[in-house]
Amino acid sequence: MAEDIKKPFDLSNYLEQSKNKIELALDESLGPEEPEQLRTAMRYSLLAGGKRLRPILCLAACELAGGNPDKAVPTAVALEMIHTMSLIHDDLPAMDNDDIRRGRPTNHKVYGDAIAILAGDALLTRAFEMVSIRTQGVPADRLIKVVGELSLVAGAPGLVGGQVVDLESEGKKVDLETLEFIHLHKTGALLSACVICGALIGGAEEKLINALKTYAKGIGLAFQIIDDILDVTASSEVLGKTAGKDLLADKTTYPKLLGLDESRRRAKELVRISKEALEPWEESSEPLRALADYITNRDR
Ligand code: GRG
Repeated sequence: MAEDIKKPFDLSNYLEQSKNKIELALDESLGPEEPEQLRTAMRYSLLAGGKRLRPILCLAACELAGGNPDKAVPTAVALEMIHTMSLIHDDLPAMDNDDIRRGRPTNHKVYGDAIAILAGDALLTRAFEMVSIRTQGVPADRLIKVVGELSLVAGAPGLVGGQVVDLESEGKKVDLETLEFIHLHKTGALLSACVICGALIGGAEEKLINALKTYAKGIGLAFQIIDDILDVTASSEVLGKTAGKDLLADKTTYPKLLGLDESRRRAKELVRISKEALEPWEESSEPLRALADYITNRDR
């Protein structure tokens, strides 16, 4: 009798399938917004591509918790909306003042500052609508917890707080502790919300939620370390955004504080810790563990 040979987990197939599902849901999530200019500006940034890492993490965590990932799709869309909103606002002249994002001119370059701000605002509020009004078949107590997570991540305890400390740090010498604060809030908090929200929808028990918090903290920081490395090693064409920006703006980054080799070593170690936290869940955590590796091996 032929022995059952376990096939290795196919990440690229997993990414492609999840991405297709998400692209479709993103496309259906907008409209009929009025007036047309607002709808066009919202769609311009939300449907501009991107790795879709955040919604993929959300669906994978829902499945790990034993839930049906389809039920988490509106929440996954909500998380990508919050992410896109933060990119639109981050690119504004009053913030990072950038001209390219996801390989095309930034939202404000096309629609002007006022519409870009409002498109971001509308995406942020639509995110809450996706969870509270457009989700079907998920118990209300789970959805309330998800709404709570989104409120925390979008506000002062998350993205906004991280952005303010980042702005305050411009042109100043920043120590590792402050750098970590900025990244845990600007980047890590949303990545963490993705896995926590997915797991909540799937009905995760507390032990899994705690393990996912450890997992997310590691991948959040590792993601940002790699982002800092790519800023100096990759081209604008590959990244789809302006490369070398940190150096130009004299920003403190991991490579600047620790050097490239030590930064890479740290990212790898953080990913090891992340994956270790999910080991008790063996096969069912394979997608999340493979995604952790993808975060450090990515080239864009
Ligand atoms: C107005 C509520 C509110 C918040 C905005 C502007 C801001 C506060 C926060 C900035 C957050 C920010 C832009 C962090 C950077 C995160 C980051 C590393 C983005 C790049 O993510 P990728 O590589 O991009 O996943 P794609 O395009 O692939 O999705």
